[in-house]
Amino acid sequence: MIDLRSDTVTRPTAAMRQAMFAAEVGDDVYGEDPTVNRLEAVAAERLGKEAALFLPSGTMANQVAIRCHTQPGDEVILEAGAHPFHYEAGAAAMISGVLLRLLPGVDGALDPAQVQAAFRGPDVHVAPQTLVCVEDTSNRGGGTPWSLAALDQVAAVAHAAGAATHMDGARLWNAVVATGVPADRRARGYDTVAFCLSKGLGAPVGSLLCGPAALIGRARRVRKALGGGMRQAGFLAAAGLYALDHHVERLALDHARAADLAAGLRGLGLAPSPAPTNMVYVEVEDAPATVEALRARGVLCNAVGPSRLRLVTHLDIDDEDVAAAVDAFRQVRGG
Ligand code: TLP
Repeated sequence: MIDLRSDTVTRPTAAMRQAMFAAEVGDDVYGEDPTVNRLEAVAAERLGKEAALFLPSGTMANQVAIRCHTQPGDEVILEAGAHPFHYEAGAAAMISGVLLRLLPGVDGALDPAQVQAAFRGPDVHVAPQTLVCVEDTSNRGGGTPWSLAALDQVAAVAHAAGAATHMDGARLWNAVVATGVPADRRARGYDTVAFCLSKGLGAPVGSLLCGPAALIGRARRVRKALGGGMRQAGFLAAAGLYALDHHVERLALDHARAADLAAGLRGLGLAPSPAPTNMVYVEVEDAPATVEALRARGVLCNAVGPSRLRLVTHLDIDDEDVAAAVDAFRQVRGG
């Protein structure tokens, strides 16, 4: 099967498994896992933040951040396609008791003036607007990296209004490779940044939440409360350290393959999204039926709407897989 459903489906490479096997471990709830401690230090350093916390998932990293930045009854401002609204099972309401205020974006990015206009000032009628979240790259925005100017300006507008800022950088490394702008620079205006090891970087599990030491200390307690305190997690952290050392630059290959896939689909008369990183979205007449027809031809992808498909390239997809996927589309379209 050629699995283009997500970059979450990768399995650890042989070299990554070796690194996991050799990991030195301890009980991380006691803070005694040397490999987790090293991963947290490396993550904080690369993001230009004081501290970092290793968590089981991107969802937990976002939710711990929201919990640490807000009080129940607060309002969180995000773009309308944001992951915490679409795909985190209502957790922001369940765990933090916050309102999510969705603003329409372009390719997943918000206009700073629009964020400015969303702040309604101190008024007894208004929920305290204490957090603005951005997603870089934007998943439902086509895998598009934000412009640096928009990242900086949205952060500045939020801070001027007294709100904190959080970046969901699940695919931050894709944005870094696609734009050439370093991670710590993209993240500069953001109080906290979450990034995933288990997507394009190809690790089996894990995300890092990076930010000020005092907040990360509180985040450690929230992680424990949510059942995310792991014990000999160094086996997983070792995969993450390996991924940060060996799997960042190669994301350019995934991006080139997504562009090839989009070009192939264009050649069949379809109108795919531009694929600036590792995602291709394409409109078809009947998305669920197309998913089934492609599956029958050995290609997996996700329907993300009645007529919209998402295809994602990653570590386990090579050039032949891309060519075979285009061919499967050709067959399904009766070409
Ligand atoms: N996204 C998954 C699904 O949940 C949709 C995927 O296949 O793309 N932020 C962003 C922007 C994400 O895309 C994801 C995962 C997460 C956070 C959550 O990460 P996990 O899956 O580790 O909880």
